[in-house]
Amino acid sequence: MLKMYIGGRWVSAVSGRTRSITNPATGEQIDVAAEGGAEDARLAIAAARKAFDESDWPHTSARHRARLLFRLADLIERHAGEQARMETENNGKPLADAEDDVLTAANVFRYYAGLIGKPSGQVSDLPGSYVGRVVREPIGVCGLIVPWNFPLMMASWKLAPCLAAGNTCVFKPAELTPVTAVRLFELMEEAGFPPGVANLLLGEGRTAGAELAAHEQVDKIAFTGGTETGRGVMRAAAGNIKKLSLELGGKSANIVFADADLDIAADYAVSGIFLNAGQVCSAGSRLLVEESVYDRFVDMVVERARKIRVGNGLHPGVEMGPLISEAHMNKVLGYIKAGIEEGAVLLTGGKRITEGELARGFFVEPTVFGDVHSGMRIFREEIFGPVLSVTKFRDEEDAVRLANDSIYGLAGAVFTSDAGKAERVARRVRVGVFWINVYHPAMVEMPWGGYKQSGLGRELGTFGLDAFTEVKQIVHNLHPGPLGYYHWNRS
Ligand code: TXE
Repeated sequence: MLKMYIGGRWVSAVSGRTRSITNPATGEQIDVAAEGGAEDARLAIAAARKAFDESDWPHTSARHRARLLFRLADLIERHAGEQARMETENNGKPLADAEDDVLTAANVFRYYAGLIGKPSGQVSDLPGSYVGRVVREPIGVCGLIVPWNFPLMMASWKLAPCLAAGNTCVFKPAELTPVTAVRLFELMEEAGFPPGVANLLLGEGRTAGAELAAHEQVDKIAFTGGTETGRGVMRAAAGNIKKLSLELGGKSANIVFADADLDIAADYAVSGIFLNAGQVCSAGSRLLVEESVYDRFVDMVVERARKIRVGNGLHPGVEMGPLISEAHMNKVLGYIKAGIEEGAVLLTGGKRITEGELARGFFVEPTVFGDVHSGMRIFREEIFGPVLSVTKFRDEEDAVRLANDSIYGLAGAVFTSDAGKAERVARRVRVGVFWINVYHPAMVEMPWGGYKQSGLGRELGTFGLDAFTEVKQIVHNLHPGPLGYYHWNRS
């Protein structure tokens, strides 16, 4: 059974409740997990609070914390094959993608292990005899809540900077995908993180997660998930003015101009949406194509979409896996229905796959809609599945206008051979992540996060570490003398 890790001990839920964990490619149970609730959340928070307030963890040297993080990165790599397999069985993604995720996770721990020892802070020469210093300190107890689309990778994005900075935490994976998180915590125990510093809470968002978001003893919430859930987390966090990092939904535009290398652009357009079966916050779900090449380019994309090998991620050669659950699959199929009803042209796909062994899993065909207009739901709402909306544009101005016609602002891309046009468009699209002639690279060195309703704050890079620190100014009077303010010591 998959247990929680609280205060350095592996425990079941106080209620004794459990949850069946399934493989979305087969519908079969792969494990059983402890189903924590609000009471378990409170125990985990208390353990993290004690470790922050009473142990020397927040005051350990950066070098010491770095050593633990480097050790953890080595352990993750040593067990990479096993963890990748677990991730595929629990999440459904192709094994090669899971292997990439695991190596990325190791790399993220290494990056923050290195970064925490680098110079930081400022010194200011102030007027008179004052010297000012700005230092960074840990925030305290952090609640880290992640979704099911990149379970291990998202864990690394949050745990690495959080622990590097000297915080303690309660980490909650999505209830559907706890398997690699449990393994990661076993490796953290082996690496030597002290009890209480990092706690693993399993269970549902609306019970365990909501308690984390609301609890007065939690100082910060770092959350990745849907925008609606993020809004709720923000409200719950208002009680004690928690620090917040939110990485939410997206409806990213991928703009293809007629002067682009269309073969290359078509490959990226396809991976932009169908990677991880479209369950990616930065998915290029709105493809905007210049009208002079629209028909030709759409044919190229459709031809590629039809060739994608869909199947169980454990089988060699599979390029797209299932959706995470039956409920999520039904939501995606609902959007496909809405697209047809609203008059978009279904060019390929559109159905659940019900042939052979795939019938047992939650597979949806790679789906492409043409002639999509900006009023349609499939243009406006995050589908989070393998569904691409293609829209025609006239010129640069029109492309930028359409790209910005969204409540979201996470990512975007442009494909063109005109460097000036690429730069102009990159600067005018209102998103936190923008790619030129490429789609999807997410690198630890670069900040990740969204404008508008795609979130708050940034993860990764130096920004990701800043988000887990408080800033303190310390002013030192080098020559203390009479204050000279009150009548008794005015001369
Ligand atoms: O996500 P939730 P769901 C989007 C995507 C998807 C939709 C719903 O459009 O269709 O969100 O997916 C925890 N307090 N994204 O329902 O609810 C939950 O347990 C505290 C985009 O699966 O956002 C899980 O650990 N926590 C996204 C995490 O939040 C709560 C990735 C995410 O779940 C909570 C996933 C609460 N009240 C979905 N309710 C992205 N940005 O990549 C839930 N949780």
